[in-house]
Amino acid sequence: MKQGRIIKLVGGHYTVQDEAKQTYDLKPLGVFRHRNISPKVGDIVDFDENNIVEVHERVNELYRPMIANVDQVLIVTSAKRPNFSFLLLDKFLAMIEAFNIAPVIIVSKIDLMDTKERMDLEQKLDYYKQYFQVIFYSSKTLEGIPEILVATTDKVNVLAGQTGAGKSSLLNAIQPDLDLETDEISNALGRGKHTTRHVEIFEFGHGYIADTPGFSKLEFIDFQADQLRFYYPDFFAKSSSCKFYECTHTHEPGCEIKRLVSTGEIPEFRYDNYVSMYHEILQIKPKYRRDDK
Ligand SMILES: Nc1nc2c(ncn2[C@@H]2O[C@H](COP(=O)(O)OP(=O)(O)OP(=O)(O)O)[C@@H](O)[C@H]2O)c(=O)[nH]1
Ligand SMILES: [Mg+2]
Ligand SMILES: [Zn+2]
Repeated sequence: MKQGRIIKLVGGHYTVQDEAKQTYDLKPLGVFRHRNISPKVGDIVDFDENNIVEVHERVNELYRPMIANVDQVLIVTSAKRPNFSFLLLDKFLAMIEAFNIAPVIIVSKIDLMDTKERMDLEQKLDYYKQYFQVIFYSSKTLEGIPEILVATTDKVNVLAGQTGAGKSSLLNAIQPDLDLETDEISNALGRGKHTTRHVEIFEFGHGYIADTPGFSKLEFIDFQADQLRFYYPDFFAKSSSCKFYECTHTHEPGCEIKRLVSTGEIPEFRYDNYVSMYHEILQIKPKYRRDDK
């Protein structure tokens, strides 16, 4: 029996790669259907000549795209076109924390900002640097590429972010020998994802990287509003001083987080985004959650 990682899934056909980088086209054993398991891209599997026979336990799994055992999500958020949004960034950060995956913030298209705009943005992002890695990047000037290469080495990485943020361009900039056009990648993995069912992680240094189509905000949130406090690592680190053990930092008296907002130690905009996300999650009807599982 051999062992490898699933790197590609197209219409029920799996491509598995072993340690020696050899690839195999395989089908899963029928038994998986009875056990209600479907092998996913990223899975470590045992296989014989024709079939995937066992799926190893997963560390985590994303639903859109369907990828298992992700080490890191690169949140690509553009400085301009579309304009930088802290609300979107904070949402992505919380969602990724909820999946128990490490996020890296990539501010793309930094070439489009003038010095003043960039200084303002960098100042605001200084707070985030205490908790997350932040990389300024441009596919035009190639600023940030060395840092991205170091950050992604030996890991399974997934690119996430708004449509047009520059995810596919980033993939091309760091791995030109993939020799794929931006549009080709978008078309293969993007628009028709529900019909084509194509998921792939590309070999990249000693690790892997996956592109994703830009997805719409809170679509795959799968937790309750009162859990949001666990997914803001900065709030969580300071919440032991809140008067109430289960403080949601919204309406409770004696809230340490609100106190830190009033003293300026926590940026007000980040707190406002928390509250707005909290109320947004309360609105989501449970039956719409994780409908594709
Ligand atoms: N000025 C500038 N433009 C960029 C940069 N990176 C990407 N772009 C442009 O931004 C547009 C969108 O880039 P894509 O890489 O296709 O964006 P995407 O995030 O993959 O978008 P979706 O696949 O729709 O989610 C393209 O026209 C790129 O040429 C950059 O660093 N600087
Ligand atoms: Mg794309
Ligand atoms: Zn609190």
